[in-house]
This record gives sequence, structure tokens and C-alpha cells, in this order.
Amino acid sequence: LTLSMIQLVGKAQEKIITATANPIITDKYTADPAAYVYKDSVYLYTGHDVCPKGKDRYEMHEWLVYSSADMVTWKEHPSPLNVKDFAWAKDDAWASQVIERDGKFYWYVAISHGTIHGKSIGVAVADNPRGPFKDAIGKALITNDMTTDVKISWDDIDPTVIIDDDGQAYLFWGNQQCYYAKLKRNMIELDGPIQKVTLTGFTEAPWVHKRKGWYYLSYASGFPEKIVYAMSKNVNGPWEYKGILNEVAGNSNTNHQAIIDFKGKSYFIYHNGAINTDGGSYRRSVCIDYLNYNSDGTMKRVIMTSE
Ligand code: FUB
Repeated sequence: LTLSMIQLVGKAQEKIITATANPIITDKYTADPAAYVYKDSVYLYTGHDVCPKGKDRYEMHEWLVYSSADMVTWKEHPSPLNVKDFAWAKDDAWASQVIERDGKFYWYVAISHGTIHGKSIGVAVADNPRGPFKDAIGKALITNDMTTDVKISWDDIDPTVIIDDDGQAYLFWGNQQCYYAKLKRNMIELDGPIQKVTLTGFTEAPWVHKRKGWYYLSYASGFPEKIVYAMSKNVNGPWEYKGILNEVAGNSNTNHQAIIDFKGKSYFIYHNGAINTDGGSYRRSVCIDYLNYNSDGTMKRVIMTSE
């Protein structure tokens, strides 16, 4: 767990991390990974756990970005997005995802709203995947009062976004109930009603990806969380439950995954509490393992290599 080597490069304080074992980042706590393949690099977006030792709470104020051309050497770019960049928001830099459209990069984030009760989803935009990002609309895209099925304040979290082959973009999100809605071409407005997704044992952390004609919706289930998944031939469902993809992490109540293909290999990117001594549910670490598919399109269970 200490094999990651870290060096600072240049005035901009870009850090180079050589990660030959999990967790891949060991100089800070990182959580809720989202990954995006753009040109010949992977961009890894994470939350940043800063809960002091001895306290038990989610304390996260900013999001981070790393890039790599080989999944081993990672460059940490200067902090590209902070809760303070959203004037309408209060705090809590929870899970997020970035996607490119028409040369702009859209970063969907879960964040506590300043005046509307509960968590909400905001969107920031940049001209390149490293940022700097700025609030794209000056208000929340999704707020707690737009979805009234679940009586908790954190049901509008964990955005995941996909642009289908026909160009239609979809935003999925939720806690206890998974929701989805179409996005307009501009990526900053909903294009139609918010709809519910029927899934077996959904807790949170949806991630939607498409591969060889199948749509995959992976998500955290139960609590402590394991990652499970469902498949469909249609992004609108119905979704067929396919079972466990990744078991509960030993010392983190949550898990949160991103799934990508990059340079001929598939990767499962997730978090656990694997940094020794003080890692855990509120001081998490991003890890990466290979993902393998069966010939019928189902995914093989991923065994965490760090625990
Ligand atoms: O990091 C805060 C929350 O914990 C995320 O939004 C969830 O997915 C879980 O990882």
C-alpha cells in the first residue's frame, strides 16, 4: 500500500504519482471516483475526504482531477473545482461525473443547497478536462423539491451521465430511488420529465455505461454497500438484475464505482478504506482493478486487490 511514489513538478504544483498498487493515491483521501477517457488519456475525478482523525462524518469541500496515459503514472492537476464555485450551494462536495460534448466538459456534482432543503445536483463547465471549471448555470439543475418520492434530504445525489449513440444525453442519479431524465443538447437543461428507474436493492452510486449493444447500470446496494449491476438493451429499461460485481469493502460502509475501457482493457475504479491505520468510511481511497466480461456480456466479479 505504500508503493505509490509522489513528486512535485513545476510551478503549477502538478504532482506526479506512480501507482503500482492499490490504493493509487496515498498522500490524501480520495472518494467517489468518476473516470472519462478523452483522446489518449484517462481523466480521474474524485472527491476529497478531509474528516479529521477521531471524527466520523463526511467532510468534503472540493473535487480533484488526475490524468494518466497508462493507468500507472498519474498527474494531479491543481484543484479544479470547489463548493465555493457554486454561489448557491452550502457545502459537501459529494459524488460527481464529467462528460464532454461539443468541445466543452460538463461536471455534474452532488452538493448541499444553500436555501433549498437537502442535497442537489449542480453542473460546472470547462474548455478542457483539467479545468478550471465554473458553475454553468448559476443555480442547481436538480433540487430536493423536484423529487418527492423519498423522504430523505440526500436522495438527489450521485449523478451519472451518458450520451447515447443517437446523441441523446441522459442524467441518472439518486439514493434509495434511482431517477433519470433526458438532457438537452446544451447539457445544462432537462429535456422532459424526471422518471423513476426500477432496480433491485438500489442504495446509491449509479453508473451507466454502454458496451457492445448492452446498457449497464451498476450501483451500490445495501449498507454497508456492495456494487451490483443490471443490464438492458434499452437505456429506458427494463433493467435485469445480474448480481454482485464487487463485495463490501472491509472497512468502508460505502463503495462507489466508475467503469471504463481504455487502450484495450476494461477497468473497475472504486473506493475503500484501505489506507492502513486511519483509513475507513470517512477517509477513503480510490483503487483500480481490471474488469472482465463474459462472452454473454455479463461482468465477472471484481475482487479488491487492496484488502
Ligand atoms: O461521498 C459521499 C457519498 O458517499 C457519495 O455521494 C455516495 O456515493 C457515498 O460514496
